[in-house]
Amino acid sequence: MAASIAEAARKHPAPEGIVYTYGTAGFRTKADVLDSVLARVGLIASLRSRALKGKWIGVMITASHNPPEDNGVKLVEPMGNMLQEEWEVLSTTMANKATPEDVAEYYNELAAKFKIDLSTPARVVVARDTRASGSRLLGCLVDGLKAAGAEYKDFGFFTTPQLHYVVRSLNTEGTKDAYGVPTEKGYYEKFGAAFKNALKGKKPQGSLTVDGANGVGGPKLTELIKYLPTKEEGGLEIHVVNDNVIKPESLNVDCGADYVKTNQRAPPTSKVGPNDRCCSLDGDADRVVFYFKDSSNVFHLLDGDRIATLVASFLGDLIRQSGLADAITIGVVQTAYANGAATNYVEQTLKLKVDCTPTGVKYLHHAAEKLDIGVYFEANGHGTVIFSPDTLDTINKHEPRSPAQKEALDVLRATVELINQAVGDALSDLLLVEVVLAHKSWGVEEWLGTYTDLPNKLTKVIVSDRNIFKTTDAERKLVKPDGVQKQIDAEVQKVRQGRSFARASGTEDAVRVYAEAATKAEAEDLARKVASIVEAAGAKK
Ligand code: G16
Repeated sequence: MAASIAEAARKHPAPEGIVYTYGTAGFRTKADVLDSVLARVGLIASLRSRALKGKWIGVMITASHNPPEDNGVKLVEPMGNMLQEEWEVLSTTMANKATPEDVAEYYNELAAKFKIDLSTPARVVVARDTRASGSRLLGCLVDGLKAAGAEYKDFGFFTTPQLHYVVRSLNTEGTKDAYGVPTEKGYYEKFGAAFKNALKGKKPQGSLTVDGANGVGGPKLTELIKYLPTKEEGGLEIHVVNDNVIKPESLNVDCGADYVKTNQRAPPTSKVGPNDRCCSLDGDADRVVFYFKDSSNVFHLLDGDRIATLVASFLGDLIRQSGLADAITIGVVQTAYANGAATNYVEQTLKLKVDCTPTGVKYLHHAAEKLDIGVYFEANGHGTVIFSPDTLDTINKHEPRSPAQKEALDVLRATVELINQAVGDALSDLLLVEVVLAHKSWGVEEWLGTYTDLPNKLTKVIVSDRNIFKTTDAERKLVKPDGVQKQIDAEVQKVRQGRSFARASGTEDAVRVYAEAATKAEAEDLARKVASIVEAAGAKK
């Protein structure tokens, strides 16, 4: 075995001078320097599966919202969660081993450390997004898997959430927690049926135009539509745009959730009419943001904060109407990027508890797991809802005391099915939003009318080493470089309702700066000032 491990590492040598890190969403960088990482991820995935007695582990090849020339890889735990933190560190160490012999030695060291029986079967599910580099990188990954003697299933092109779904379904098949049929068709059937049941006869108003970011989400949504009720059957009319996966260089370019959220504007190709509902996915379809233009052609964004508030209020209503208010509580998890007005709305109007975590779905997911019902969304549109096992039990066993309670309980149970609890899923999330709007008989204007966002600006600063920027307090304050936070605080003081923070991105080589204030001009000015503070600090040696 040691010989085959070293051989796989030798076939894909690590380029000199690059330090790899398993970051916010796995390894992510320029695709042409990832071959060695993929082969080694194959080894790590095999070890992880063996450490868990042969449970299926997922490996997704994607760089999500990043530009087409980037790629990346992330590992998925058996229940569809993100990789355990301890194993992120081990993956980083493995990726940075210099020689093939070092790789083989570390492989054996890990096996010894975790008392892994190397004759236990290793099972790995792999999939990728539509990037041009994906097929080459898959080859490298497979070399690693074969060297470690793993059994693997290749699902080809998948959205990231589809991979999470299949991993969880494979590991729960035949148990009381069975999540679904572990195939692509099983995914469509589960969410298609749940959508129909959750609508319960309510009809979505108007149509929805979905921008697929020219990534894998477009064709997969087109497939999912075949499993949804048609407009004539009381379903939703969906138009898929920006679904050109034949031209991978167009991925995320002038379209997609990150473009819309960061630029606060619709993709230039957008041709919809006033008040028409639109949404944009990202490159691997785990994020979604909604938006529309009003009759004066003014753009309005309905981002992850809006989805969280909409869904939390809907679930709150269903819980009350089902007669479960005394048994189940709901909480909302956000990051520092959440608009101050959204946080206020959740606390003051919905009267729900808000937790704030660092960026990265794994942090939000962990916080949400501590709640009965945890609604977690990053402002960028990444999120879902999770229900604790006790809560699911309570919902399943509850006996309604009136027809009205039964009605609400039926919708609640179908909504639980509609939510991809393994991970934030743009396709499941967009159907969920449509269900809520249909039940409330709301269009985008009513949704927008729930509260008024504070004007805000998100910007990126390129510095020579982003790793010198260290934060605390869920990334809301910088502790390093010295003195920088004081300068930021001084600028924040000068504007009304000002708030700003800077943090190193975990997926791009940049420091992100967020600012909000009472007016657009003040928010933009604050962002500019904080960006120049960061730029100056980043330039110092
Ligand atoms: C990934 C993470 C998200 C995070 C985003 C940006 O998203 O999964 O949790 O918000 O990166 O992170 P950062 O600001 O650290 O670059 P995706 O959709 O790119 O996988």
